[in-house]
Amino acid sequence: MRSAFVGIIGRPNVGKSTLLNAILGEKVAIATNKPQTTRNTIRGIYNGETAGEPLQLVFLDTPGIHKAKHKLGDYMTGMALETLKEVDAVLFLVDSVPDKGPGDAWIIEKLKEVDTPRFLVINKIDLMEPDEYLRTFEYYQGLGIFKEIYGISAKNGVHVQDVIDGVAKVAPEGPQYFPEDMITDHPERFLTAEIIREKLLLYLEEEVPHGVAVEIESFEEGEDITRIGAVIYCERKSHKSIIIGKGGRKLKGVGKAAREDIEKLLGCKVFLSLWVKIKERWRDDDIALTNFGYREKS
Ligand SMILES: Nc1nc2c(ncn2[C@@H]2O[C@H](COP(=O)(O)OP(=O)(O)OP(=O)(O)O)[C@@H](O)[C@H]2O)c(=O)[nH]1
Ligand SMILES: [Mg+2]
Repeated sequence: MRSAFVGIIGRPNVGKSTLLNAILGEKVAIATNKPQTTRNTIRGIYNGETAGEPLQLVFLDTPGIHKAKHKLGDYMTGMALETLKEVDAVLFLVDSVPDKGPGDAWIIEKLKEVDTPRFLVINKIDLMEPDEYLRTFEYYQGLGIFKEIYGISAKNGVHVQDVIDGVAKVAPEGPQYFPEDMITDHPERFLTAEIIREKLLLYLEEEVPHGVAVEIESFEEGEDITRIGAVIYCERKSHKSIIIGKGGRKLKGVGKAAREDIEKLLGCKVFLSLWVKIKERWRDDDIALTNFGYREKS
């Protein structure tokens, strides 16, 4: 048996969570067009075969690495970098040459410090002109630290299998870490809160979604319906009215879209109640960060 932990790291919005979902063929990580969507490391378990041997790869989708403006951001970037030290292989995901500021350069410095096998994955090739792809490829090849370089489209599932096969080659002999039918080890409550947050990100504009957190208050599995109560926290009164919308329309839309996805996740009917509360500056509040699951309990 071969098995490995594989970290997926990169700047916000390059498609890390989309790649994880494409690898698993199932949605375990929320993915949106807003940067800083992922806040916790999301584990997804891939079972397959390599050279006639059973294979288990545990992929860790991490928050996008960025210059943090508050404690939540510190936690997110810290977690992503922490992953580098814990894994057997690293996928560094990019969607262009690093010309958008110091971000990628900084990550590259961190990558140079580890001796774990590193793979470069150039994502969103469906949006790239051939010469842009070539420039990106040559730039990263020139660094001389990557074992392989792949060009993929996570969204369209193009060349995703090549990445899996490449990583499988460096997977050491190891145990089966998780049961074969397990796709993620996150509890249903966590996934439910994430689905609600995804719909908020999709329905809200600009600065509002980044200040939003979701807490599941109740989760009661009945015989033919699961009743879920969730609180949406935001940072300002004005944000609360935006989330609720005229005549409660926005919140209703979020609730309906979330309920449909949660029903798919749980495989049963769901009754979902949502409340909106204000918690000012929670992203810098240690207790709130712990309660919302963005900090280890000490
Ligand atoms: N055109 C195109 N879009 C993609 C591709 N992969 C991902 N996207 C889009 O890029 C956006 C960001 O995707 P995510 O998977 O949320 O990115 P992420 O790196 O996890 O972002 P953070 O969690 O914020 O760090 C979404 O709108 C995706 O649909 C791709 O191969 N092609
Ligand atoms: Mg993500």
